[in-house]
Amino acid sequence: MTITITAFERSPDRGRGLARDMRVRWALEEVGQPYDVRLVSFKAMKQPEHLALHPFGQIPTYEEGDLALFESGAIVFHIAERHAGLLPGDANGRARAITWMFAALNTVEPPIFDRALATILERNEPWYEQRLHALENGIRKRLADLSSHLGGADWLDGAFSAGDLLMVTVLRRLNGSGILEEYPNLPDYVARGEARPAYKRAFDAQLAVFTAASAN
Ligand SMILES: N[C@@H](CCC(=O)N[C@@H](CS)C(=O)NCC(=O)O)C(=O)O
Repeated sequence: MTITITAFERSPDRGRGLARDMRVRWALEEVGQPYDVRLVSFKAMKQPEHLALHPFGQIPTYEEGDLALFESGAIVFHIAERHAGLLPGDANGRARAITWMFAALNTVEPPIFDRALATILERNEPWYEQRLHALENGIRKRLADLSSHLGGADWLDGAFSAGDLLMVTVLRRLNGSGILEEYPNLPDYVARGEARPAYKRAFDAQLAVFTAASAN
């Protein structure tokens, strides 16, 4: 059955692989599933046709036969459940990998995303520097604990899993901030994720969309 996902017609991140369809593309590449992409504009995302797929008018979405999903974490989880390669075979290892998926999205992503939003929307506010400082300290708390847990290991819990896939995409949003580099095992961890052939294919596919849109 054909899998179709949605992605930005013109990504605000200018092809840096930060839009959340990247996670879904990467998961599909890891498990070797081909997929189609339907590009949507900001305007189209808020129209009834897209809202029927995504109640909050966002990307990514996922369609496969009569199944329609939204939320990148749920989509990656679905892919990981249906295909081998992203979750361990043993029940406890699987439960721990799923725990890391939630940790990436519920515990680590929120402060990182809040910082990213603040740098865009609040830059001109008189209290911006103070807020940025507070947000970055919140991020540091999470990264310090994540870094301690990871230690010298390659991945968060044994073999690479959907938990690592999500965590790497979350941490990449700190690129250029200098914060990640304060915990040397974390940039190495992100680099390991980015070095995976499946990651590269997903990144190149997403970048190609931005490059084509810029040429028009
Ligand atoms: N929690 C959602 C967040 C989805 C989300 O924020 N998507 C962004 C792109 S990365 C979007 O569509 N932004 C446009 C908008 O919200 O209007 C997920 O993980 O899928």
